[in-house]
Amino acid sequence: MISPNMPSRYPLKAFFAIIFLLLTGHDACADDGYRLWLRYERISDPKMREAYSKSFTFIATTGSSDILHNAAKELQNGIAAMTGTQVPIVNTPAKNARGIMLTVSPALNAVSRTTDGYSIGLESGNVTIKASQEAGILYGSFALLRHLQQHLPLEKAVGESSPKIQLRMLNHWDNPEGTIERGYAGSSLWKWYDLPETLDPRYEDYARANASVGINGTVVNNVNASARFLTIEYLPKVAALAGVFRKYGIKTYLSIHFAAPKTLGGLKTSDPLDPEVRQWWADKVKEIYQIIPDFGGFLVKANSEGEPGPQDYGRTHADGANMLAEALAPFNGVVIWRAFVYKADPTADRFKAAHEEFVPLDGKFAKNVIVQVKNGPIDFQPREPFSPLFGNMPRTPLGMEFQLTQEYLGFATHWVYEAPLFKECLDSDTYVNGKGSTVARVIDGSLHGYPLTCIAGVANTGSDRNWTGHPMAQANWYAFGRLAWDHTLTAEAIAHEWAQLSLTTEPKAVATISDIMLRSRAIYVDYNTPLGLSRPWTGSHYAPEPWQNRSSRPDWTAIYYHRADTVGLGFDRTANGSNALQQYRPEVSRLWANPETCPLSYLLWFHHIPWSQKLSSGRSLWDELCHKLYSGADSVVWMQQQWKLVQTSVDPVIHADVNGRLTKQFGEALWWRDAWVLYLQTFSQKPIPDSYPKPGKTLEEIKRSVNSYLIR
Ligand code: BDP
Repeated sequence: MISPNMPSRYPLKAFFAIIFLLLTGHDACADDGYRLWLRYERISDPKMREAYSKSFTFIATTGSSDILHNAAKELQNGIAAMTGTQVPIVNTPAKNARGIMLTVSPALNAVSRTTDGYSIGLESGNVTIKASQEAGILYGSFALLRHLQQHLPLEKAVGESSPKIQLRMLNHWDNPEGTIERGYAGSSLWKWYDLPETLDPRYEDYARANASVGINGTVVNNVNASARFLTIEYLPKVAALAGVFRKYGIKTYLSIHFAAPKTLGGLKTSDPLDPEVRQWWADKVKEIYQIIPDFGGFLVKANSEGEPGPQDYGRTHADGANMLAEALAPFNGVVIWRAFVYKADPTADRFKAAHEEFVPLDGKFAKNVIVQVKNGPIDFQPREPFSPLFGNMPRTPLGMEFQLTQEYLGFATHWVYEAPLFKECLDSDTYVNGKGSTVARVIDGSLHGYPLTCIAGVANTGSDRNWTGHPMAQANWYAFGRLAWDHTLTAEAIAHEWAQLSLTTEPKAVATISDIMLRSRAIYVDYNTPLGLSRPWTGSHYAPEPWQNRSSRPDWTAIYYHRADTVGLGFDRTANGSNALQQYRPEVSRLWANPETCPLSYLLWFHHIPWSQKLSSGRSLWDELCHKLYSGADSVVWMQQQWKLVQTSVDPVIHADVNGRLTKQFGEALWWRDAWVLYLQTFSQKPIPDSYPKPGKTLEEIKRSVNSYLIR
């Protein structure tokens, strides 16, 4: 269980924090971020404490299942911490007492299109939480606690809520030896060597945190999957985790290695149409369900970046997915088949690859298959247009894959609140069924009536005490969960909510923090990949390398993406170039194909623009680039200044931690700015406008500083 007294991982910081507390009289206690948004801080207003205490004299639950027990326990712990009153959990409350009633009632199915919905009511002086499934009670309980943590009147908690998407999942890219691919918060949370005998209490806190935002599925291993996870050595370990997660309404899934029949089963082939291979999978699935009866299913990366797949045998993605679907169907398991594919074709445009491979397969997948699509066509870039697949597969359930871990967003150093990125994609109009056919409506199934709906976030969690490395990155986990539940929430509302739950309830400080959060992604894009630039990294995915021009394949160089030359900059994806724009509906492509109407934020994704061309901003391309890069880097100073303003409202340990990271972020923003400006200047031959300071280093010096990031 989360204990507020857990020893801090930052002893020195904690020491200074205590000195700070003594000097300033600050009443926050040193916080290591472990409690996330479930801090349940004591309410300082005695009147409010008393009002809440009077309203909650019991928590009544009729069932005795683990999920109901956990819901009641969470309410009990939360209320005790916030009000100081220990509320008993009972089966039948005393007459005339006021309290919280948790009721599972099948009649409530109508609450929800999915089955996880809940309603909160006020009836005869009691707060009622009702749901048709036990998980709904858990979600309703967390919703009530969220409400109390924001010190809102009870009447305002009344209402119904149900998730718009059925499968709301985290995808962990965790490896059997405990490392995490693209993980920046320590090592894996799963202690494979200790499992299944020893259960780290942290597994339960992980499950609580997920359940509190409605996440109901987790894929525990990397998509670049080791077949080891399917062995009799590892399955009991996975089962032990599943046993913890189940008590919080979370199903466990595995990423699989498509060639497992060969590598693990000793078969001659892994051809999905081979009867022996099909039997192998059927047997393996049966074995899994024997030890994990509510196992969720498989996530598959196939024929992508060297992973094996059905195409190795001349079969299609649908052949591969359907074989697994057949094995899982008797157990209601699902196959989540990823659409992240691109071939090593030197003449192709990687942007077009997923669409080319998957659109011809629309309607050919089995009923229990979901095709999981990354939000953009390339790969989790700081800003991408939405993937054209979302507008072109009406007969195949498409799931969304967002990346919470900041692979291209400055790892755990740069403060980037991702909800605006998620929303930008979800709110994009595909026009597949006319105006209003947003990506959100595609993936929530309301547009095409998909029988299965899914949204996944590549997790940013790890063994770091504060879970996510950067304390502010917790907000990305939180925001993902909240949007997975309800994609109509605004990035702003979620930022406010998260800051209140996680940092402070002081309104001015909440406003300041939310403001930084809401601008942070745009600021990062400005100094990192402005105007629709992409992939200026190759090896590190961190340090600037726009000059990188050597690799075994062209689409693994940086110059492939930005295409800088003496004429201009950007990738021509109009009919004169790769014509990737044709993959969008005409309403979208018409707008984006014309550089005059293409939003500046996507300009260089689709156009090769001459250096001197005037843009809609009134500046030339070169001047606009300088403007973005310089103002982006300067804005980090603004972030620092704003963060200083909340010093007395936020826990000192967390404040100091973020402060340090912002200092580093500023240095690196200058690094990015100068790298881009000096490198692109070798093509544009234009001066940096006089109003901006000149870079302090030469291009060669910057290149040398980047090299150290590439040493292995
Ligand atoms: C890329 C990552 C790589 C992943 C791949 C994927 O660099 O580590 O394996 O995506 O999504 O972004 O499969």
